[in-house]
Amino acid sequence: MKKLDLSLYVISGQHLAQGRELLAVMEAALVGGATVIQLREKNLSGRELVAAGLALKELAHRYGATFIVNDRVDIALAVDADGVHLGQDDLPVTMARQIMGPDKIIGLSTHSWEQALAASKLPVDYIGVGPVFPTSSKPDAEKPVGLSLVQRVARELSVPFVAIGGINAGNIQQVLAAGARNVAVISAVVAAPDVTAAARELKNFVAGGRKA
Ligand code: TZP
Ligand code: MG
Repeated sequence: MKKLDLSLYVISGQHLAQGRELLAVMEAALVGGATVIQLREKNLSGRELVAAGLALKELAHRYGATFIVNDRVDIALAVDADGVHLGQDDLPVTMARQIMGPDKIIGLSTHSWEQALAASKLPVDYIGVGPVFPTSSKPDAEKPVGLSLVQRVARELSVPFVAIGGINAGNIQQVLAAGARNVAVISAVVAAPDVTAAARELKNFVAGGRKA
């Protein structure tokens, strides 16, 4: 059985890490309670992604967390990651599932109700819903979907989902109140002066939201 705790999903972003080393930042996030870490580095070569992926997988597993590779099924398989996260323009999910087999995790980004509904019928393990709020971490981000889409997905779909985009300690409670049980962040953790403390704060909100 696939073990998947999506509650605090931290995505890498070397360019936001204030000059700190990627591995050190992601380890600090794991110490703070990240349950999933994702390798998402648009400027690395295939070789560099393999090197970073092997190191991050080892790190994630040491903390009992899940390791996901963004965009690239080939890199995910090469480093034996736990799974891959695909966008709407990446390899279609059904093909990725064929290539990766039943045991790997596949996530898919969605940016509208129609996309979320369609994704819920595909062989995915979870979907991303967002950007909930404006974000500067993704230059080509779609326009914010707002809390209303989070609410609708939470109410009407049973597929696990992570809310993403512009989420931070100041607005996470609204996201949880809208029905999200999991959040994905880049800057709120990766760019924080104290990465561990930032992750821990978000994790505590998510844990509290789940009890409520
Ligand atoms: N997909 C939708 S928004 C986003 C991605 C990868 C960026 C999220 O970054 P941040 O810093 O948490 O807004
Ligand atoms: Mg992508």
